[in-house]
Amino acid sequence: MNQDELKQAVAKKAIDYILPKLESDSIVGVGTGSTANYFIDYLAEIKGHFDGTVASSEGSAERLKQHGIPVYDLNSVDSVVVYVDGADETNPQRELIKGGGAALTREKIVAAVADEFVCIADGSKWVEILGGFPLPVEVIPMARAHVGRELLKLGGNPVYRQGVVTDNGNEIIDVHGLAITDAKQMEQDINQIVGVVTNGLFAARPADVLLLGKESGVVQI
Ligand code: ABF
Repeated sequence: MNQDELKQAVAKKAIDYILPKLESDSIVGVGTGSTANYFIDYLAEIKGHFDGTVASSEGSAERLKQHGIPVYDLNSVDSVVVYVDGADETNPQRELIKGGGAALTREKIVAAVADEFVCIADGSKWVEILGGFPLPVEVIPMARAHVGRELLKLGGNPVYRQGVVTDNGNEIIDVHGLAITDAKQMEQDINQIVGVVTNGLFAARPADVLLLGKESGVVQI
């Protein structure tokens, strides 16, 4: 199987995983990216089994609506039964780096609200130590240079992601060269920098379940 087929396999497996948990009034949290897009397409096939969704990006909201799946404002729902999203890296503790698609802040918000966070990833995302994938940090535009200097002090090499504006009107700095051995601490340290909206480490709230696509099949971790 190629990487795309592995993404499809984990997206399909996520449907099997969530289906027994859904009730007619359930709200499903939906992530962003190519793996999440496959999930959205499969979700359309079971759209009679839940009420609607909240989306972690404008792009995903648009795709959901094209399938005729209701998309709610997060402020108008009481709970989110499950959030399904991809990742850029995952370690064995299900701590993640996310944000390659620049949707990290909304992703972190939906993950925080959800009763359960299911991460779907092809095997290429599996690492022992996070940081090979540059860590995305969403920043308030006027603080970009300040945040960059502070990230240097933490041992990273910050690179401004040119031409990208997030759904929240902010900018992204990608931090290269970090070997993240204590993801919870690093997540906290970066979020303390004034001007940071959030960073792409999901360690304080890791995934509860990881569906990892391997050649031998989808493994649940
Ligand atoms: C989102 O999609 C992001 O947090 C992550 O950056 C990306 C993963 O991309 P893909 O599914 O396209 O590999 O979940």
